[in-house]
Amino acid sequence: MSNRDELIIRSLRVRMVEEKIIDLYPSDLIQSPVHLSIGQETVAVGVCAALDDRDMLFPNYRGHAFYLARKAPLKEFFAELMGRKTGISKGKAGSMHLAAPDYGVMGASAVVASTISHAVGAALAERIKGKSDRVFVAVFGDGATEQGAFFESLNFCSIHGLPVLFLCEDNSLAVHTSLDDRQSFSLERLSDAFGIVFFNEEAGFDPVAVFETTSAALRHLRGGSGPALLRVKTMRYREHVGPGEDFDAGYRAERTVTQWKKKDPLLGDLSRFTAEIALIRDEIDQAVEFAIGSDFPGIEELLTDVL
Ligand SMILES: Cc1ncc(C[n+]2csc(CCOP(=O)(O)OP(=O)(O)O)c2C)c(N)n1
Ligand SMILES: [Mg+2]
Repeated sequence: MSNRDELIIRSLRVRMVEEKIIDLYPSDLIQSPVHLSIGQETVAVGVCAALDDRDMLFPNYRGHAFYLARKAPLKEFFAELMGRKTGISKGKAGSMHLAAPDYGVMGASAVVASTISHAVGAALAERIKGKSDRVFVAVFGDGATEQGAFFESLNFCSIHGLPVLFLCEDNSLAVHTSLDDRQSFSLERLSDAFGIVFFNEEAGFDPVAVFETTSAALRHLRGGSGPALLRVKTMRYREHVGPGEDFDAGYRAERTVTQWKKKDPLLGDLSRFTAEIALIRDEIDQAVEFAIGSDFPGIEELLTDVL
């Protein structure tokens, strides 16, 4: 299988998992709020394919795609979303706070921009402990770039030359407000002002393009030349939070999404993947069955792992 097909299949797996979440949501089996990555899967898959296993990733609440792209386990994923004790965090994290440190997924957060400084702190800790060529990826949306923590993190990383990849998933929306109505600055010029090398990928629908641009950014980072900022243009298809579509809310034109969908490889001809799709479907069904068959944590779990 070509590299392109491999990345398309991985992205499709993420989409199929989230489509299963949409199916399940009305049943209330998943009580955690869900911020779906549908439309954005190719960003996570392209970036993670370029990373090494030892690299650390700090996602945000829209983090299913990164968890899955890092190959963290699917059974424990569904169990986590259903609040079961077999979940990856024993059912205490839910969708917005996914963590799988064994897979380099260091813990997501619902607080916008908060995991950016976690990535910086981890990079600094690694520096203090001794040299390594591990890279730390801070994942955030375009809205997070308006937060003070983002500016402070850029400054700190630039001063100390830390190997942090600032990854902006730019879907041009913060809840219902578009980028043009929110920002007076360009990320590229901001990056330049902090002395940070800027990489841009407009074709966020193409996992190979994302992979290649990320690989270029990683060559810079591993070369010891300090942090980099990578902005990937992407498109959120669904509502900000929840399983539905919300074009009737009036904050964006449906045709913007329709135009993007024409370029989406996951909506193209997938007939060559029939066997792979069947395997993914089985894998998802088994994971959901596992989660539904698992117990909820007991009261004795209430205060464990929280201090
Ligand atoms: C500190 C903070 N402020 C506000 C919110 C409410 N909030 C949740 S998501 C969000 C929009 C973030 O947009 P963006 O960073 O572009 O990410 P996206 O949801 O588009 O992936 C806001 C304002 C929050 N969770 N945390
Ligand atoms: Mg956004």
